[in-house]
Amino acid sequence: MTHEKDACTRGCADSFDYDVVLIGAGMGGLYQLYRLKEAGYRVLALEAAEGVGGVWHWNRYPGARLDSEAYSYGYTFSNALQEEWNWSEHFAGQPELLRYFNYVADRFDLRRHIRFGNLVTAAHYLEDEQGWAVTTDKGKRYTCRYVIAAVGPLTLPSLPPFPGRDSFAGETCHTSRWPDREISFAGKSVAVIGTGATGVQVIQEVAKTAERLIVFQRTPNYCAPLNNAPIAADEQPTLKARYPEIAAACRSSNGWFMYDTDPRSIFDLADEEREVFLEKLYNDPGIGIWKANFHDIGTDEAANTVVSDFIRRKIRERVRDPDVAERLVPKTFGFGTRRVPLETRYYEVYNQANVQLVDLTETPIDRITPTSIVTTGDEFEVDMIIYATGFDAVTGSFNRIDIRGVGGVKLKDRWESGPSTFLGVHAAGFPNFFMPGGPLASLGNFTPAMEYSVDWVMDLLGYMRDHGFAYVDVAAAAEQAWTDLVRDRQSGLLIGRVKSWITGFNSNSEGTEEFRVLLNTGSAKDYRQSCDTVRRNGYPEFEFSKVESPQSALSPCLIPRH
Ligand code: NA7
Repeated sequence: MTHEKDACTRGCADSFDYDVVLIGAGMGGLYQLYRLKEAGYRVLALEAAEGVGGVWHWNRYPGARLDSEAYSYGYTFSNALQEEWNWSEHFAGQPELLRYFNYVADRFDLRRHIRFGNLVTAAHYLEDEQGWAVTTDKGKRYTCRYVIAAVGPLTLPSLPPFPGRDSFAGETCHTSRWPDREISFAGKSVAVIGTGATGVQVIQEVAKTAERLIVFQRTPNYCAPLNNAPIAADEQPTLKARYPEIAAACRSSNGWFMYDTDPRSIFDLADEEREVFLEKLYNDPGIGIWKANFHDIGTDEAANTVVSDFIRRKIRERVRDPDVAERLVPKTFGFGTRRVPLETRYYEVYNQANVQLVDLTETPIDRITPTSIVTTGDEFEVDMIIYATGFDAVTGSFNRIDIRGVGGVKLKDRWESGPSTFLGVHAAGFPNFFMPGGPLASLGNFTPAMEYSVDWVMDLLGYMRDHGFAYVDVAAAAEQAWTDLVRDRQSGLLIGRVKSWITGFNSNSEGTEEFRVLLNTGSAKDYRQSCDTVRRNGYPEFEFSKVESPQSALSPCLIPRH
């Protein structure tokens, strides 16, 4: 292991400990580390967890699984990796994903550049040196020319502040901080709070063995079948032959998935044709029901209602008790205006005698006692509480770090009324600080989106290296223009009018009473075009300079160190 100040021994006189401190060794961070290492930067990756994999390290709750096809989610940067790795299911489960990211870390010898168990607590810009000082909760402090924050959008768990929450004497787990050990539900009364994409997955699993499962639902979602299946060994060659085509499809789709929106209006089809189309999407594997549906369901209420009614009908057909079915049917927002959870016999769970649904809109949680959850209508004795209550999404993982730019300005303060960035990666006044896949970037199917964003950062660093620059900051006007564009885009969509983590809600944290724009809802293709134009034009939105002080006069040591 070569963690300790990986100082250059090959004649580089730069006084920084590292060229780059990278925050995070999740899906984006690992690829970023690979690219930096290949390009010869002295890089240290700081990771809060004790292992790689980001959400797949943390979200190890039973049932955690991909909703995008594994082969559209895996890295595309290495043909050898793609050739070596065989996905066992179309929608891989968390254990397989964690094995995959560990395999990548070992395959490309990345682990020795990562310091695990170090939560970054602060990153301060050093104006005189034109670099950064990064501190961790272990009291370590590192200086560097560049900071790259690959901290992930769904990192910081959100726990509801129910009165008495911490007095509960049984086991309590948040799905994204699930312990790394077997937890049995057999013979237990288990409560699950939350019915988002995570809650749906964990509920399906707990229902199989718990003596009693009580689901506490505040908002029902429009869930659709995942239709997962194993991938047989003899399917692998045909599938792998399609990898380039799948990667290309992701890069030009509207959410980095291998599906694209149907350009027709839903009203272009006769009623029966439309029914056949929706039925097929419902029975096909994956997220096509959301991502390959008609384009106008995202903008036109009447078009949206047709699909919403289709899914509502499916829920009513699948749940035997009409009262329970009605509680599971969303009525206050349209299909696809919140994340569509994909499920495997989720609705059938509510036909089981051991499962009870509590509608929190009728009887909200009042308090937690050492043995129970008390709503305004009843008291439920439970042995275990599972919080599937989501995240302080997108900005939470940045805001928990004390990030200060020029003049000591705090990024958190700058983002008080919502994040503002250029292309999701740069913030004015925070020179040499990059956020691949950050707020207002184009996300969706995460790994392909991150690969593109990391490549963007590497191209910019390459441009700087080629021109002898060691300082970059984005113009405030460019940041404002991008932020306005992304905000305008969202305001034209139905999704922008509905409360969910995408619009800055669900976080159970202070200051989330307003709609926010956190992500860029434009297509992957549009996003790539925006970035490509900036790059092709020679980065006119940025200010570059060569370093001024002798102390920092040398550009990063570019000799690969292995
Ligand atoms: P989500 O989608 O944010 O879901 C969180 C769930 O927890 C949702 O049902 C919330 O109800 C519920 N919640 C949150 N706070 C409370 C309180 N205080 N009381 C009752 N219920 C509460 O998070 P997930 O982890 O499911 O998914 C996040 C993303 O991860 C997902 O989109 C995937 O891309 C992966 P609400 O809807 O706010 O009424």
